[in-house]
Amino acid sequence: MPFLSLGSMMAGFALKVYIAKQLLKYLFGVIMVDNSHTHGKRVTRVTEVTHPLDPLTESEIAAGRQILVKAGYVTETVRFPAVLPVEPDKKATLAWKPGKPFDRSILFVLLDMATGISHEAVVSVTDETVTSFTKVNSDVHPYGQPPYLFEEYDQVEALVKGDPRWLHAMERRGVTNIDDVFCAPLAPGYFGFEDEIGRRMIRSLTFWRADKEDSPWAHPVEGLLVTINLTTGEVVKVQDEGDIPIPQGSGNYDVATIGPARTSLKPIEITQPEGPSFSVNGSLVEWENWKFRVSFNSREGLVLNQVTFNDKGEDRSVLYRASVPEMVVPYGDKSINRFWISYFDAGEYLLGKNANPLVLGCDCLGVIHYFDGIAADDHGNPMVVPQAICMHEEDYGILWKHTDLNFQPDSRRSRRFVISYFATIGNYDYGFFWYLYLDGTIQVEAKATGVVFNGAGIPGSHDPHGNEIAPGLFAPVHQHIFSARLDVAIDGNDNTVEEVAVLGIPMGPDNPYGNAFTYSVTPVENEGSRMADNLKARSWHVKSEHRTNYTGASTQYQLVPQGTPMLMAQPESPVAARAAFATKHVWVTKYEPNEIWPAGMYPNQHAGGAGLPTYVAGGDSVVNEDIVLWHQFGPTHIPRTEDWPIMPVDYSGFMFKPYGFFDKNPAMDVPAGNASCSCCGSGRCGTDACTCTHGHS
Ligand SMILES: [Cu+2]
Repeated sequence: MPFLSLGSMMAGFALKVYIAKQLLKYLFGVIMVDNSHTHGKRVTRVTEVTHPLDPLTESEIAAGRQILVKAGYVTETVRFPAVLPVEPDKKATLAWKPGKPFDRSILFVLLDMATGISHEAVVSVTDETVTSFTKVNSDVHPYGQPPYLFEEYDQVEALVKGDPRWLHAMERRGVTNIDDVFCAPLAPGYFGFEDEIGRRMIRSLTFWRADKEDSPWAHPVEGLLVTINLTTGEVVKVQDEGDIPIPQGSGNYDVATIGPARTSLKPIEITQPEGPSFSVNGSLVEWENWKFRVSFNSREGLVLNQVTFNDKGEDRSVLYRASVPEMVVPYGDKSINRFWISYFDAGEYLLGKNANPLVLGCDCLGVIHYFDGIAADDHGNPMVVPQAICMHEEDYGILWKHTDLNFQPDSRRSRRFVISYFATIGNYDYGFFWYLYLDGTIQVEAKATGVVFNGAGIPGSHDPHGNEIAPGLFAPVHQHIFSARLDVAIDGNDNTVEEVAVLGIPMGPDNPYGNAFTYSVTPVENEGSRMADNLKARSWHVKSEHRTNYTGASTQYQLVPQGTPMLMAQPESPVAARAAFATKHVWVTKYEPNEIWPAGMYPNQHAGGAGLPTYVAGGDSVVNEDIVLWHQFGPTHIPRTEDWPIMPVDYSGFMFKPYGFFDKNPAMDVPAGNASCSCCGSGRCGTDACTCTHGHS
């Protein structure tokens, strides 16, 4: 989504904290303090690296930066738009044994703000050397710029407000409180404009505010677009074609605006009197039969490594690495303010660097364990996002149930393990939730919330590319398309993907009564992409090439898509080239260590074609190979009045379910009554002890 900048890192952080506090005050009247845990350490910050897949630590980032300083690469004007772990060699990692040495390397992207030239430096923290130092070809077709710095957001505000053409545009609209006006810094896209290509550009849309605490998103200044060259500090274009009044309705959500909170909701308390059922040891997490390692980086945020499920004493692999490394938010409006909008929130803004510190009782309920997220600031110094990742258990209704012929009911409660984080990119907030279930299912869910991005229009008018969600506020149609990268490892790396779909059979000798139908199983033989088809229940099965279950069938996991629309932009459009990953529900690639980014390493102002289209270009065989499955999903959003002033969470995602992976339902051994009764917080399901003692029934 759009994002906007929040000012400098400190200012951005302060604004987020401010918003969080306002919300808390509104919801609870007080700021809650997370002091309720008694079950051991409740926050993990990985400080000691004991496994090749551990996240980067603060000291590693600091040491890596220091190596670059010593080597003379860090001059006064150098900044660090990205600092990322170098993924360890997969074969070596799989063969690694505790206690054996391993290399830890970091990729630093260095941007010289004076020249606009960027370099990639790979630093081995282990060997204390700069392994490579390479220029980024941002000035050569197909271009591509590193992500924005927080510092550049401030630069935008200062440049816009210092431009006489913009000041004139404000004056023409009768705006006098220039200090309070918000200048949103926005990735410009790529359109081949002569004065933009190969340069580090940014655009700015203007939002009026009554004062600094007023929500800017309610007051878009329509028809005014500023384009800036960040390297030269030049405002290259001010386009002013609007005479639409700035909407004056409030978008605030404090008590003064919304009114007092309702008092009808009684507390719901999640208690786990015997503690949680999971354990955490460094980055290693175990819950029921699941085992995995938590990681985090500036760009992708949360990463899950080496996800296994213990089946009769054996840890069987399901995923080697899993994350949501990119997303795109393309807008469907042709106006000057918005035709260029297609935000790549990971590649242009960095999801991990913008992760939220999470708050008990608000973001997560129950017995929580947090991981601090370690990112890097604009200067390449370690930056801690406290409590960035939240882990907890959730009751999830019925797991299985049957009432037999003697009317004897038997049912079990479902429970899921939640690993999540939230990132705020300007106006929108995204939650990334991974759910592990007792029955071996993995679910991925993106939660889109926050404030819808608006333009202004004449109240009551019709806009074919938007909807009026508050008087004079027109929210353009847009999409949020997320890309999940699943480095699958179903019982090992020798996997094949099969496309499975239901199939009708014409009446005739093969279908004499017309009722028969079947299903097709088609192997995906070469790297490429596929579309969902919900009318055929199309799904993709990843199967082991060496292991079978007790019926003799290959052990498999099934990707079940939601099959919502892919990129609506025309195939010939600039955004379709840049966000090619978002044109297909599924891509299958042969594993290559550096292929992690669906839209390429530098989607910012990239002319297109990078990432998945390049990864599949060789058309390598993906039969019986180490393969990666990439899945795109997400809402196509025609905003409504109910999305204002803050949008209720919109859920999207997919399931990754065992399919013949187990010999039978692996959750038959879940005991009855393993959850407390909810009526009184004591006693057990199915026993008389579960009787309410305080007047409820
Ligand atoms: Cu939306």
